[in-house]
Amino acid sequence: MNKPLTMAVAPATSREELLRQLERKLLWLSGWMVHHANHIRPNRDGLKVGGHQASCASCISIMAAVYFEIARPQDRIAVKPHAGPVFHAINYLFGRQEVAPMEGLRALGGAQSYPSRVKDGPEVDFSTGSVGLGVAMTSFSALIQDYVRLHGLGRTDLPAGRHIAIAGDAELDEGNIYEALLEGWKHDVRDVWWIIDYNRQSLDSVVPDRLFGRIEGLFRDMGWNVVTLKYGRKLEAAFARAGGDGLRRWIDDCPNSLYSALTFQGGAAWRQAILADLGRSAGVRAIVDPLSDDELATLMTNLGGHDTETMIEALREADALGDQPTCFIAYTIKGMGLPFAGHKDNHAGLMTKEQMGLFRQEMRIRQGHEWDRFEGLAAPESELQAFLDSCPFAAKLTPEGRALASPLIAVPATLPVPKLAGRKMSTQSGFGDILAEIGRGQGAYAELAAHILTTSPDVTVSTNLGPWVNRRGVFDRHTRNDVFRDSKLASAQRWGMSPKGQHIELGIAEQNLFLLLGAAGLTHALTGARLLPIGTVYDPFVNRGLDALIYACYQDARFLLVSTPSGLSLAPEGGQHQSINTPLIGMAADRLASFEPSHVDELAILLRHAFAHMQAPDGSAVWLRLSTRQLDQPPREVDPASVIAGGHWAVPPAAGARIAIGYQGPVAPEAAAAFAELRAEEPGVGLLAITSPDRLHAGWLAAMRARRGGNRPAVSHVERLLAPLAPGAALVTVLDGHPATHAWLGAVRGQRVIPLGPDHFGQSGDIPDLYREYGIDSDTVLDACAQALIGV
Ligand SMILES: Cc1ncc(C[n+]2csc(CCOP(=O)(O)OP(=O)(O)O)c2C)c(N)n1
Ligand SMILES: [Mg+2]
Repeated sequence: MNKPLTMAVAPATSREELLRQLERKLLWLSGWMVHHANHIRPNRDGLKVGGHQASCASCISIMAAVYFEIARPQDRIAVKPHAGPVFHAINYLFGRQEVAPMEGLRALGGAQSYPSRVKDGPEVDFSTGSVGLGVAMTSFSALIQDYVRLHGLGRTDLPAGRHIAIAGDAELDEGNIYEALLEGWKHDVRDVWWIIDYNRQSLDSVVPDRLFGRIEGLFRDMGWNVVTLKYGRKLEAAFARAGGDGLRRWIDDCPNSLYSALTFQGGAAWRQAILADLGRSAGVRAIVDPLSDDELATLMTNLGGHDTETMIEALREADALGDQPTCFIAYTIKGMGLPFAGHKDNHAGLMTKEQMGLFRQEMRIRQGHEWDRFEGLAAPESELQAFLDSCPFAAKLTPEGRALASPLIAVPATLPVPKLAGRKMSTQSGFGDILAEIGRGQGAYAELAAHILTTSPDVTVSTNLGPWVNRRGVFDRHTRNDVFRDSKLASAQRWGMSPKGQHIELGIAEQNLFLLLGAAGLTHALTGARLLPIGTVYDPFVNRGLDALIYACYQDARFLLVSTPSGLSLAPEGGQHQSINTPLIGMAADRLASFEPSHVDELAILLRHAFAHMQAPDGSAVWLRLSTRQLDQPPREVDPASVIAGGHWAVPPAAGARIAIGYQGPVAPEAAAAFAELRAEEPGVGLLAITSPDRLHAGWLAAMRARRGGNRPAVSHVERLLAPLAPGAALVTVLDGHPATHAWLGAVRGQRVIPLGPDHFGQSGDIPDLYREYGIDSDTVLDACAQALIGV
């Protein structure tokens, strides 16, 4: 039977129109989220909550094109920090975010101001915040994806993903971007897209006009495809009309700052400016005159990055070209669609209550329905929902979601320790020997060896990774022979490169090291393969990559940092090479357990611990600060638990001892010599080996917190260690690092500390001279003991 003709079927809304409506929704929700945090939620401290409505508005169409059309579940995406609310709104529309966290934007437990893997949950692929780092991270995560797949690890049953950064244009001012570009080129990185929200504004100002010509060339030089999306379809259509050429030239030549100002002023200002220059062109008049002020403003702000169809088309085209890294320069207007669009001061600008009221009307949002998913949209809910369900990105990557599960790597009970008895050895060479031995990949070490990935910024050989690399090879997507070896030229390093290699050799830029460690330290969640990444670097140059190191830890990446040589062990190199502050960084950096062993038996315990701790749910990244100073290796048994907890008595004190000497790292012999002399007069003196001020301090804080919380018996390792000493006993401590590292020990039990360690920039020299110069030689230790005992 035919359907009765009278039953009218509403024509389905076009996909383009649905997309446009959902974009409106993103604009509303992101604006409202920030407004709610600032104006609706009670403010208890008088501080501005903040948020970036203009930064969000700028990239709505870019994000809509990516998330609603182009991205596939396997893609990994870094969203520019200030577009956090747009990201949350997208997830909300996909049913992956709740209202409560959005209502709590920037409040404790609410959605984070900038997307955070740890705090916002598994929908976030990469945390962002410190500009530039999230962008560069995608290049390293793409490299690591290749590494994992070429080694046949992880979820090879899932398709490989693209690594996409949605970047602010000011992010390209950060030097780390260019370091990453160079490194990416060397490694022939594929499957990376950087989509730049080119609103030509940063925080303070409008950026210079000619800059992007330069930047475009730079990308091309690095082998990237560059796609510039300057104008949208409306403007392109106008340009195609008679006289349109002149209009195009006029906009092309319009300085960024003038364009921004006219955008802010609106249609009448546009008309005046255009006609002042082009009023005599009949073609231009034919384009401009019939338009109302609003229509003219809409036309003149129809940039590529605000035209979703243009965006989608460009992304599709690049997709079809394959895996070449591609940079999209999408022209946008900061604050597009909001009252402060284009204003140079809009970065942290917030809509006033009045402006929000008008915006609400424009968006057709009823009071009390601000968070309703489809409120104010013209299309029927069923169509909007069907659209969202049809987005490729709406599919689940795996039943468990975006964060993949990955099996643990078995860590043998002990590591293969070189013969120590009667030998002099440094912790650095001990590290190299143990790793090389694991690198044989035999027996119990086979699985461990297969999952270790090493990397170093041009200090592989000088940090003793050479023997490991000789055994496991250098990673490269293409097999490349070792020319020296093939030509039978003698060299201790055999560096054939292949897709099976397990060492990634980096150029010298330390931020790249930490970004790579960050990416490799997330593989368990991003690829389903657990890697045990180890990066070596000279200790002083940890500072050079510090922001990227903190960034990696902030994402809870799991890796082992080995920094060596350290302190005055770099004595002949002189001044700036002598790291002083790194032990303090180790104490203060969150999600990074830091250690400095003196002897190789301690190192072996800590290295084993690192492999386990990097995999533990409540674990973290690990840092070992090592030295090239060779020390006699004592024949002894040490308690692994104490070494891991941060310290053990090399010689226990007598009960009620008046004094003890504590040491950390390669100054053990100086402490031991002073100890031997002091013992003649103070038989009860103890000698404390401090393997981790960081763990001791963290344990102490945790125990105090627990006791405050009612757990009265809670006691920390350092409290137990120091308990045998008399209440007013003195501790003379020494390390090759800033003395503040130990100064706090006196607070644990009300004892007195005389902390020794360099606190000035170094000189060059040999160890006897420099230890004396900086007061960490045995004479100074003894003097400090005398001072402690006589109470000066
Ligand atoms: C390393 C770093 N320096 C400074 C800041 C403070 N800051 C946040 S956003 C911003 C400007 C960002 O401009 P852009 O990347 O162009 O973003 P958009 O215009 O899209 O907001 C600055 C300076 C930061 N987050 N990170
Ligand atoms: Mg900008």
